[in-house]
Parts: sequence; structure tokens; C-alpha cells
Amino acid sequence: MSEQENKEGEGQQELVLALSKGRIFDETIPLLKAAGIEVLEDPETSRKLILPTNKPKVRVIIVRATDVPTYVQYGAADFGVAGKDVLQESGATGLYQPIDLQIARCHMAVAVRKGFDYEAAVRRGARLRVASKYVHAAREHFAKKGLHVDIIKLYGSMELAPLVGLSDVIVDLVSTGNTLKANNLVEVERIQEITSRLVVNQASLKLKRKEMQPILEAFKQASVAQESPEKA
Ligand code: PRT
Ligand code: MG
Repeated sequence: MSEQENKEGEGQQELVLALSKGRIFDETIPLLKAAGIEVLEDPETSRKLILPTNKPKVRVIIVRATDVPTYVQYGAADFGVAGKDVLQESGATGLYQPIDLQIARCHMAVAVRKGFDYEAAVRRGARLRVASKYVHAAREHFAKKGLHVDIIKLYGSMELAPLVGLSDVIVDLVSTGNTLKANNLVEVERIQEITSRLVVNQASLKLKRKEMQPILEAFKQASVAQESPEKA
């Protein structure tokens, strides 16, 4: 580390950013770059869970996507990036959500086995079995439709459930639609659009405002540019 960089960090408080590996990490990198931050190791090849950046006082921690809100709630991370799907299901409280980063975009949908007449089942008020990782969102969706459903909580590969008779329908995320297609499933209802959000620990925002504000500003600018490139 150069003397210049050392000086840069002087008198500054440490900032910890929580990210999950994969698309969230990959799509957050350009936003960090816009804020002048470069992560110095690749989580796909490094076994480290705490990654240094070119800023001596900024570190990135790699956690499971569903654990991001928890790390931020308890202040173990000052801020983090998580999908709207994850935030809706998380019981974490006291998180400030200042920016929709417009990354890791997909949508949440109801899907069924090809040939299953969903409309008819809904019309006759059938008591559907719904398999999902997103039990809050699923419950809310079917409650709005006035349908009684039995929700079966799964932790992975929801696409399998209707194929082996575990459920009639699934509520899952869709981006290209390839996974549904490959498993002979069809989307029958679009529930909501999903993007990832920056979540900030409220105490950090107060106590580390000086350090955090420029990063939040850069993220905001970069995410707006991402949403509508012609405005950038
Ligand atoms: O995978 P792992 O179990 O480790 O964790 P995770 O699934 O929570 O993390 P990750 O990295 O897969 O997803 C992180 C976030 O990315 C999610 O919380 C979403 O907000 C967002 N995101 C965007 C997606 C997708 N697109 C997506 N396509 N998350 C999951 N998928 C899955 C979906 O569940 C389905 O199984 O991809 C499959 C469908 O993709 P297509 O392209 O075939 O339609
Ligand atoms: Mg996944």
C-alpha cells in the first residue's frame, strides 16, 4: 500500500459492505467502481470471506444472499446489497433502504406444469398447494386473490415440486425463463418485478455519514445511469 493510500484512510472510519457471491457481487462491481472502489480479490477463486479493496478502510464481506439483511441489521456490516425477494422474506428490522440499484433484475411468478389448468382451478376455488422459498410473498399474492392455499416451504429447486406431485404450483423467480422451459413448466401469473437494493444500518448512517455519503451518491448516480443509459 502506498503512503498516499495510507494517508487517504487516515481519520476515516472503517466501512464494511456485505455482498453475496454470483450475480449480486458481479453486478455491484461496476457500482463500486463508480465510487472509486475496487475489490482486490475474486470471491470465486479466493477462499477469503473478507476481501480487501483499494481503499484501506473499505472491506467487502461475502455472505449468503439471505444472510445479508442480518449482517446489516446487527451492524456487522454497515451496508449490503440484497434482492427485494430476500428483503421481503427477511425478518430483519431497522434497515434503511435508500437506493434501488436496478441490478440482478428478474420477476417473481406463479408457474405450473404444462397442461395444468390453473385458470380453471382458480375459478372453482380449488385449494392449491404452493411450493416456494418466498412464503410471505406467496401468501400475500394468493390472499389478494381470495384463494385458500397450502404453502409448502422449500429452500431450493422449486421447479421440481410440481413435477413429482409435491405441489400444484410454484412461486419462483424468473429471468430468462429457461429453467421453467427446461422443466416443462409455464408461467401463469406475474407477481412482481424484483431488483436488488442497497440496505444500510441506521446507526452506521448516522455515525459514519462522512465516509458513507460519497459512496451512496456514486451508487445512486450509477444506478440511475443503469436504469436509463440515455440519461447518463
Ligand atoms: O443460489 P444460492 O442458493 O446460493 O443463493 P440465492 O439463490 O439466494 O442467490 P443468487 O445469487 O442465486 O441470487 C441472488 C439474488 O439475485 C436473488 O435474491 C434475486 O433477487 C436475484 N436474481 C435475479 C435471481 C435471479 N435473477 C434468478 N434467475 N435469483 C435467482 N434466480 C433463479 C431462480 O430462482 C430460478 O431457479 O434462477 C432460476 C431462473 O432463471 P432463468 O434465467 O432460467 O429464468
Ligand atoms: Mg440461486
